[in-house]
Amino acid sequence: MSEKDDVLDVLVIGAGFAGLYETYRLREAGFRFLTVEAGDDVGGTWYWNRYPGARCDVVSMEYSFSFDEALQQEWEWSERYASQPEILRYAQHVADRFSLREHIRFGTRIVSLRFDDERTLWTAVADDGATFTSRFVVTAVGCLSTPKPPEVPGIDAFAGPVYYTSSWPHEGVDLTGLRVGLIGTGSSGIQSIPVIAEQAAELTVFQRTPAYSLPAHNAPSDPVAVAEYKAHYPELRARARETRTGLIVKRGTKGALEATPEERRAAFDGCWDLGLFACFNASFTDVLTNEEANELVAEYLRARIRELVKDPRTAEDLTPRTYPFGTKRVCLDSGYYDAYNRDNVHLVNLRREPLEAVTPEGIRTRDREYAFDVLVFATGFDAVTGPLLRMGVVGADGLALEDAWAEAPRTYMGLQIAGFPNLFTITGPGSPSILSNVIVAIEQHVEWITETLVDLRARGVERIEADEEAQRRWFADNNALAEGTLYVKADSWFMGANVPGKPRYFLPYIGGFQVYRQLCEEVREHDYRGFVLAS
Ligand code: NA7
Repeated sequence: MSEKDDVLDVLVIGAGFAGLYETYRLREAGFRFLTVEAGDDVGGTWYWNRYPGARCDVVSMEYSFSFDEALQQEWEWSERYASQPEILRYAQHVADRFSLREHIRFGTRIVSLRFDDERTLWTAVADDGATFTSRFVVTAVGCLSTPKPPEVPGIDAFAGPVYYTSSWPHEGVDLTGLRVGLIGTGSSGIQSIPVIAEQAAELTVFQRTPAYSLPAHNAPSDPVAVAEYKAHYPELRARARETRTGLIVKRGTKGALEATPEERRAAFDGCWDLGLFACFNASFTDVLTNEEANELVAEYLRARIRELVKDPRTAEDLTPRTYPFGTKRVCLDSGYYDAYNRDNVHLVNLRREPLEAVTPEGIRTRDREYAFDVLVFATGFDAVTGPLLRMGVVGADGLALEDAWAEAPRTYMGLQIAGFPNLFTITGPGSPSILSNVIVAIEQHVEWITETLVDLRARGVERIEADEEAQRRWFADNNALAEGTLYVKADSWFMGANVPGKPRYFLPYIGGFQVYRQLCEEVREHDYRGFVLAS
């Protein structure tokens, strides 16, 4: 076999939603390609995050693929917000329905990815030593797939089991009758707390920063609403692609400060009753740009917490006051605040009594020792850049990705990184990704990247690389837009601020999904403006 026979056209890394769809599109386009996946099955985020209560917080009729009409007509979601097992079954169904598994090598984590300038080829090495050589690489590694180290001293000293929501044991964990200590109150903590509370003898939650959480009003799927969706699916999907967030949500047309108190109350009550995480953000035009307007939403939600949580001190501890509403990812819950009304659930405010260490028996704060049988960490992710950085990526001229991004995670349109030719990054930093309905963002990226590969193949172009200056402008423009919002005021994972030492920049594209999609079309119409092509 000659070297040429061994060389792939495209290597896809990851078989979550992005990798599955990319696999489908490359097969349809007739490329010689392979998809590799670290897990033993498809599903990505929904393969790993199996903690109790894990579920989607975008309605499932919208958090699903739109690329195949028969698929979207035949699949039945059992609930408004599907649970993790059901979403995983959906990913498995997509893999089987389109015969995608035969193109995927499972149990294959890429640990080195190097570009050979002379041959214009990437070589990927997996943790089992397998090597793959490819002209192009498309990363489909997800945005919230690299757990952040919990940064709590002494975890190894704990005598009992330690679980991470981000890699929950596949066989499940029986917490019945146990004393559980849980650290972290982002989405993962907030979803798991009410479920764990029902099993555990005692659940003690260690909270550093309270989240803004809204009731999901999850329920079994409403057959009338589903029939309505399915009757109009193509139009509704097209409508979602014309929005800022890829989500169908009613947008207010005036500022909260221009509205009367009655109008505000009606809008906020409507959002509370609706259970859509993006509703409050969209209720008035100035919620994410004007501190005074934002404070109106925040005060409304603080009052709701006081209504829901019986003990006033616990209610106050659960009340966010240190960052604007919506600037950390808003959570959707099912019985979160009510869980604190149970006698077996306790809240420790780490701002008042800082966590000092994990001990063999449990957790020591500045004020006291807590004894546990089990610890659960729901401490989040090295978002967006983490999954790319951990692959040991080295581009042209020996440039390591960690050096290229040492100062800032610059990309061109979140699609490519200057100095890393022929490497495409689905939902990469600088693209709408997790600021939008991520499946909508994934579909748009996969389609743009695959169509680009088809076009380059037809033209005999073997190399495409982001132009340094175009990248510099893209990054600067996005950050200037972010500076005009309240997002920059929070120590969020959107800002890279949850990981010590990570450069503090707004990670997703903030100009709106519909604007971004249009820009991608224009780039292609202008012969890949901002990219450098070579044969
Ligand atoms: P998040 O949203 O990043 O939440 C992590 C939580 O863990 C958050 O409350 C953190 O507090 C807390 N945390 C992290 N490190 C520590 C330490 N060392 N001590 C105490 N508390 C800590 O991650 P999730 O997994 O919940 O959700 C991720 C996304 O998945 C979510 O936004 C949805 O899009 C789906 P902090 O706020 O940093 O003070």
